[in-house]
Amino acid sequence: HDGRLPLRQVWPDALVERYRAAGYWRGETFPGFLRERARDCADDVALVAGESRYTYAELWRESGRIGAGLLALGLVPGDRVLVQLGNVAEFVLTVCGLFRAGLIPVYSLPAHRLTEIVHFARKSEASAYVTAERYEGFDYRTLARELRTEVTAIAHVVVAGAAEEFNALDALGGDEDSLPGDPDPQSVAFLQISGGSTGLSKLIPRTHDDYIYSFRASNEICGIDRDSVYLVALPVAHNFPASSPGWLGALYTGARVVLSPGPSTAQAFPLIEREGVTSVGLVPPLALLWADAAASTQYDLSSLQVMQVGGAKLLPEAARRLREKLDCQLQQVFGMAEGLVNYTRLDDPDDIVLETQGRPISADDEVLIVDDQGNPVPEGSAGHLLVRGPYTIRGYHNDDSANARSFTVDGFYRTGDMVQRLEGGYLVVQGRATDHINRAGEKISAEEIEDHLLAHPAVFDAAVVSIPDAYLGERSCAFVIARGERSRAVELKRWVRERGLAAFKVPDQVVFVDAFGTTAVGKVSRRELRARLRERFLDES
Ligand code: J2J
Repeated sequence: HDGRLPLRQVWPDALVERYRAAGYWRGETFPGFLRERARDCADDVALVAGESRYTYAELWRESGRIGAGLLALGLVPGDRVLVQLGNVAEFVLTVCGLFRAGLIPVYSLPAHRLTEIVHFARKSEASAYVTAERYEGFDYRTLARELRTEVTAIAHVVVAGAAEEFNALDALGGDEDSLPGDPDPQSVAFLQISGGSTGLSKLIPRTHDDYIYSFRASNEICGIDRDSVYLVALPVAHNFPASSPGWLGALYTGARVVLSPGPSTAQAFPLIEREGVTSVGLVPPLALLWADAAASTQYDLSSLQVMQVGGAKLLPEAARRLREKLDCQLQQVFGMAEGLVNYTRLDDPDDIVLETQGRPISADDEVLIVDDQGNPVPEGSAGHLLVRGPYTIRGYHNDDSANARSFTVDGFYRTGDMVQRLEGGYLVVQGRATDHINRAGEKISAEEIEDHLLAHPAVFDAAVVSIPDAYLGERSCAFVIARGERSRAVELKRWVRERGLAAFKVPDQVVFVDAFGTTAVGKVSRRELRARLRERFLDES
């Protein structure tokens, strides 16, 4: 298709009518609300990162400069721009600049390496790459050079910091009159990346209408208003800190966004005291660490009103521990970049907050819980979670085979999660039907890592499974059958890293086995094989 046409997600007309009539889709756009905030909240602080601080008026100006500068390079509205920046002001300025220029950000994480970046660039048909000189010790200009060699369609590279042969983000500039008018609210605003349960990550197209609805409604549920101070402690490009309600929800209401360079208490606690942070979203292992550290910290954390925990299952026992140690409210969040987000409500009774993962944002989130054959399970039983609604995608970007697998003919998204529904629509996550490892909130596809291991000459077969881990929740374990002489575990780990993958995807553990021990007659699915290996491992340890 022509890259210049606005990308769209297609909901059936009847649903479009319904979502509009219900007031979910209001025709708002990203540039539209940023302009309004620049007017109503001009001198309020919008963004804090390190020692830099931007008011709403400054955010508007800087994003306009960057947007116009990108168009001046030759980019055209509708073009995709791959963004790889950490928790720095430039991330927010750049993404807002792209919105204003009608360019489509494609998010990636600082942890991603060449293989992943090349995949995102190709899949999105990106024309440009915005990155940092370096972040956490890694030089992204090297990655940019390798990317340009592999994907020649990347016509422009923009670098925050010393740009060398590339364009410096600081030096971008152009005529603000070149910025286009506000986009169609039903067009795609950006591409988010999926957890990737089968193979490589898929790209998730989110529209202005649907995404703005999700964070506007989240603000309401999470108590975010103009006086709030929202701390981003997880990677800023993640969907959770972006939209539940996240930095975008905070900017939407004129609140203050504070970026922490990392999630450690040493990095975050001083910021909570200095900025008077009121809300933060964390994954379970971090929440537990924070609660322990809060007991003996010298920092004043009394401004904190809500700690949200999500991205992976918070066990009831851990939730109780948090509740005892924290002086603020606990909120469970069960969401996904594809759409559906569930929250426990701030006025829910204790047993709901401790034992469930909340209920959907919207009365129009249609949740189905079905058995393996696709038939609804009796109320209260566990089954596969399917969902359709005003902020859940109807298909991945440019991926027919994933779409055939992941969506029903009626447009329900198959989440891959197994849940139980309680009275009032509260969901309890029981596990999942797909083979990925949820490593402290980072999702890793077993299949993707197995493919890389199989490429090693000394590997005959490999199966990657999740193993319970006291700190991470889950860790990855690769069971490997050697071909000829066994290589060492460290060698296989290095192999995976050197294939150009994010460090979090390197197997935490490698176990050599002589056989996968399948005595059953007939063909055993990979999925069943992984399940058996996991059981065997747990029995033996
Ligand atoms: C169990 N599993 C959970 C939870 C996510 C808000 C919060 C999280 C995400 C996210 C997000 C879980 N208990 N509380 O996008 O807006 C697992 C499920 C789910 C998958 C989605 C948001 N919260 N999960 O984590 O796209 O398996 O989004 O399908 O990264 O994380 O992962 P992701």
